[in-house]
Amino acid sequence: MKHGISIIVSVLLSLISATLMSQNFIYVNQIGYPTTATKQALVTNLTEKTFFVKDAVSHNDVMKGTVSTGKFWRESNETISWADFTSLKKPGKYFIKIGKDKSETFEIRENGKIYDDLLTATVKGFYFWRSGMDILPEYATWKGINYARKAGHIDSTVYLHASLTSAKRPADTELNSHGGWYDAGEYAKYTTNAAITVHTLLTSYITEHKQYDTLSFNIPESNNSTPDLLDEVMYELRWMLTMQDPNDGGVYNKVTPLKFPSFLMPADDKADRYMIGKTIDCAYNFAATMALASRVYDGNKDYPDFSEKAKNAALYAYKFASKHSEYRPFVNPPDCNTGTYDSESVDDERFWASCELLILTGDKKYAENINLFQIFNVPYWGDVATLGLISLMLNRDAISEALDVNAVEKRFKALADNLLAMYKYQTGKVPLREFVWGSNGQIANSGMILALGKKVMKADKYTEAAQYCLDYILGCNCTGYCFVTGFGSLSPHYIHDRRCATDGIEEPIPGYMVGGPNVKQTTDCGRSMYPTNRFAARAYLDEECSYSTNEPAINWNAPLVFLTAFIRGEYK
Ligand code: 9MR
Repeated sequence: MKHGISIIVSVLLSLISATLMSQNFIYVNQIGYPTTATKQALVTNLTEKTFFVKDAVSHNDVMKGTVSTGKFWRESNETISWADFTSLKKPGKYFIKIGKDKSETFEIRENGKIYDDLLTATVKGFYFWRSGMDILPEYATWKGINYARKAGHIDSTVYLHASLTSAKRPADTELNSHGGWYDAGEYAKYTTNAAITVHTLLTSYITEHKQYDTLSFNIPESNNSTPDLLDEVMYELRWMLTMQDPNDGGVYNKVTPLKFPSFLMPADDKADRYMIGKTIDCAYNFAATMALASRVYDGNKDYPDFSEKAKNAALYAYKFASKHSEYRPFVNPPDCNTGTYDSESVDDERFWASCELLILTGDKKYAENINLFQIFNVPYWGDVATLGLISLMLNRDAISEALDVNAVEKRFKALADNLLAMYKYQTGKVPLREFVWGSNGQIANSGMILALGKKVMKADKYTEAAQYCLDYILGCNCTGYCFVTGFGSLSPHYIHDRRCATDGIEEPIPGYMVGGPNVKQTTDCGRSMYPTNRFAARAYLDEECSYSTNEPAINWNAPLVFLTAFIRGEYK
């Protein structure tokens, strides 16, 4: 009998796989495309060459085309082709059909407004990340669902960890570290990750202020005269200031409990929290971000003292870091298991802080630590030099006496061109070297570099590749997921996020981009749970246990905000 069942099962399985084998998988940007944008669909397992774009309501054909010749992509273990329907410019709702197979429905809309909701939700995600305050219903309702919650982690009393004991601050010294955003799907606050996130958002403001100056994100500060994005970032900046030790200018790495909390709502997590770590990469990260913030909030009437305070804090932290020539990456004390953000080298942090302080103060001494003869990479928390390069690019006039502006431009162009070449010539088109932890964040950061290429060098050639980065995130990828909660027809539902898992609300908080495919770490749910744990581009799992692929984090949402605002602004 048992044998009979296994035969039936194996016949069924081969029928299913035969069906899958003859099925085209057609992946699109599930939100859609502005009328004049490049529009493409990713097709895997191609069996027929002709594609039709059909009106979603009438099912009439509106366009017929031929898909590109299939090429094998090692990263997904599939044969990949592209259906280009850029010439379709008529606003409407459509789907693509090849043989019997259909894509998800998508929209073509007149201009960048197609991404209005996405921009609002991705910025609003930061409000939902605020620690230490009630999240109020009047700001927390999205599409009829109310995500309000009680404050947790007030952090007006956190304890200095015993590993940091000094004469002026003995172990267990009580410190106030109120405010700031949670880092991710857990409730800790880390300086390193805060710094890159804030820098990305402020740079988005600088380059797209014409948009942000008139946008309201409905947050508690919406009625003041400061653009909402800057109000939201201020919630983090004020907390960051609490991370500096007033006795020496050094900056603590994190405020966390000793162990990651179990799945409970913020207000129910009562574990003691500690100030842990004080490494010089943090001091430089902090100095860089505070220096940029000092420029951005200079003259701001709602935060009149902030610019000066931020400048002094930046100078103090830089001085602290400069005094310590020997660098040792952060290591958790034995009694703690929370995140580390342990940067391998401090050269990139020093470079970044030096760029920002040169721009802020005009003091040429900072140029001594700015080596332009190095390779710049897509930024992430562990490699931040490019953040400095971006600021140099945006302030070429101000630095022209201290640095070789030509070299700055050359380095930036080399990076943007490299990403453009990856988009053009790699089978999978995605400008990414490796599907690492947070691959979606890396792709959004690549999109940010390409966007800056267009903005700063006025070169149109980068826009198409930046658009594809957004298309990828919104569904035009080999998993078929639109990776932002609440958007598209198939999006992450069971994200690794303590609030979403325990708030009793079916739908996750909207506007969160999850980390995405990551082939290296599959032990969180167990290897066998992953649909494929060998093929990087598909190594994604929409399950709560999958912190390595399905957790949102502030440093990934920030470049998505950047990219979305850029694309929205490109199509007037
Ligand atoms: O984004 C981080 C990734 O680059 C690291 O490989 C990973 C493991 O160290 O940690 C990621 O950051 C996590 C942090 O350590 C703790 N909060 C959640 C972050 C996102 O998963």
